[in-house]
This record gives sequence, structure tokens and C-alpha cells, in this order.
Amino acid sequence: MSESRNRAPREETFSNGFTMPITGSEKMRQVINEGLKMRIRQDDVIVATYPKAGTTWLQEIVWLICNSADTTLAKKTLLEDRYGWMGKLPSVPGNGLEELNAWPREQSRFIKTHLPFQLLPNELQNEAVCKLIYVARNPKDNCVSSYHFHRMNKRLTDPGPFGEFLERFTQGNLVFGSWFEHVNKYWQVSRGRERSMYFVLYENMKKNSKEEIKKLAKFLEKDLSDTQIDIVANHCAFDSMKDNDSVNFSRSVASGVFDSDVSKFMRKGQVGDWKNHFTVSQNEEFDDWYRKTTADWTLAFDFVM
Ligand code: PPS
Repeated sequence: MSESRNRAPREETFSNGFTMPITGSEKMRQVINEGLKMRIRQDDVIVATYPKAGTTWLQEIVWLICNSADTTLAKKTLLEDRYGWMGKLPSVPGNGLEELNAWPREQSRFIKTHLPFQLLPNELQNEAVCKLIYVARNPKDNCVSSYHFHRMNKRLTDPGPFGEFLERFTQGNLVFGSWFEHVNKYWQVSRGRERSMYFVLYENMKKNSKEEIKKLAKFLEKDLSDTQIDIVANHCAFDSMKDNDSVNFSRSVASGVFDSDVSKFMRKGQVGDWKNHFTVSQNEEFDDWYRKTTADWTLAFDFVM
């Protein structure tokens, strides 16, 4: 990716008029503009997140809920082959849209995306067309996870010391822009679209995954038995997913790009690992920033369990 450690974000205005500071390349601009015109199907299921908020985890859960908890089938096929990618990163081959357009009509499309809400296809802007699940994670752990991802992903520029990366995170100088804007917009929109948008917190999933999976199944209008819910929860527990090569990226095309000696994709999967990274003063500064930026939020995060 042409992201650079010290480069200031560039203001980019997309074809629908939405402006966001991005650090991505020209290809990203094209992919996003093309994606705005993408036709949505009523049975599409979208998992949206700010990167490193638990995308992979929720993708696996959602797919299993929609496929009768068939873990055997899930293990046979790489997660990335079960999902299309809307707003694919410029560093990854393809633009994501070709696969999505070629998806057989008779099958629901499973789609992941890190795009901010305003850059989802035009059809989704004013109307609830399909089901969308948004996963949010407390920004401290989200930032730490992203930091390690930048360290291990050979296509990303070395993030430098954690403090520098933290500054980029709070300034929104990362490929999908500001964590704050991303989360807040999805949260606001989801308040009026309860039947089509579901907002889930990583920390709640950690605390009570079975209850959260049940609620998700209800949202997705899938009738799963208690046994099936147990199967999904066990299959999707961190220790299980970390050893599952259909989801842990050890078998995927990304395996050549991810340096697992530096950091694993399935790294820790915890709430509160930020405490091992933030200094006291970084934490104070961050809390100050967080208090100001979220002063009028109705959404609250747990930073510890
Ligand atoms: S990506 O690249 O944006 O799609 O990454 P994403 O999947 O969003 O985030 C990766 C982080 O999610 C953790 N993870 C999990 N946590 C708990 N339980 C399960 N099952 C699980 N699966 C993935 C993963 O370990 C990354 O977080 P960190 O904190 O780095 O460990």
C-alpha cells in the first residue's frame, strides 16, 4: 500500500461528494467510486467494521448463523472465499466488485467492508435494502491491534514507535480515516434502522458470546437451536479460531504478506491489551481526546473486562 508513516492524509472527494482524508492510492479512489454504483441485493449480508475491530470473528459467526451452524462446511472453505470484499484495499489483487457482481443470484452474498458508511453503495444511503452488521471495538484496543497489523503486514509501511501510530490513529491518518467518524456515523444511522442494521460491540461479544450470537441470529431471522448456538460460540471462540486455518490466514493468499514471526493475525483477542502499550501520559492524553470527541455520544465502550 502506498501509505506512508509520515505522510499527511490527503483530502479526497468521492463521486457522491463525500470527503474524507485518505492515505490510500489512486486505485482505492477508483474502487470506491465504482463501488458507489454497485447494486445491492435484498438478501445481501454485510459485515462492516473499522479495521481490526473484529471483522473476521463476526464474519465467521454471521456465516455460520446463516448456514445452519455447519462448521464442517466452514472449515472446508477459506473465509475470504465465502465473503466478497467491498472497498477492497488497493494492496490486495482485484477490486472486489467483479467477484460480487459475478456472485450466483440464487445464493446470498456475504460481504465484508471497512468503508465508512458514507462510502457504501448509493442504494444503501437512504434506504434499508439488506442486512448489515457493524462491529465496533474500544478505540484503545482497536488502535493496538491495528498497530501490530501494520508491523506484520509486509504491504504496509512500518508504523514506527507506538506513540507515533497512536497519534495517527487519533488524527484519523489511516487508510479508512477516523475511527471516531466511522463508528459514530454507523451508530447514528443504525438507530433508525433496527431491522436492517445491527450494531455489536466486540467487548460484549467477549463477555457473553452466546447471548450476542442469539441476538444476531434473531436479527438475521435465522432460527438456531441452543445446540447450534453453542456450536457457533465454541467454533468462534478465540482459541478455536486461532488454530482454524480457514479463518486465521495461515492458508490464505495473505499468508505470504503477513509475517507471523512479527505478529500473528489472531494475535491476542483480548479486551484491555492496550494497557501493555499505552504509557501513563499517552493514556491521559488519549482519554482527554476521547472525552472531547465523544462528549455527545450515547454509545459507551468497555476498556477493561
Ligand atoms: S481485519 O484485518 O481488519 O479484518 O482484522 P479484524 O478481523 O477486524 O481484527 C483482528 C482482531 O480481532 C481479533 N479476533 C478475535 N478476538 C476475539 N475472538 C475471536 N474469535 C477473534 N478472532 C479475531 C484478532 O485477534 C485481532 O485482535 P488483536 O487484539 O490484534 O488480537
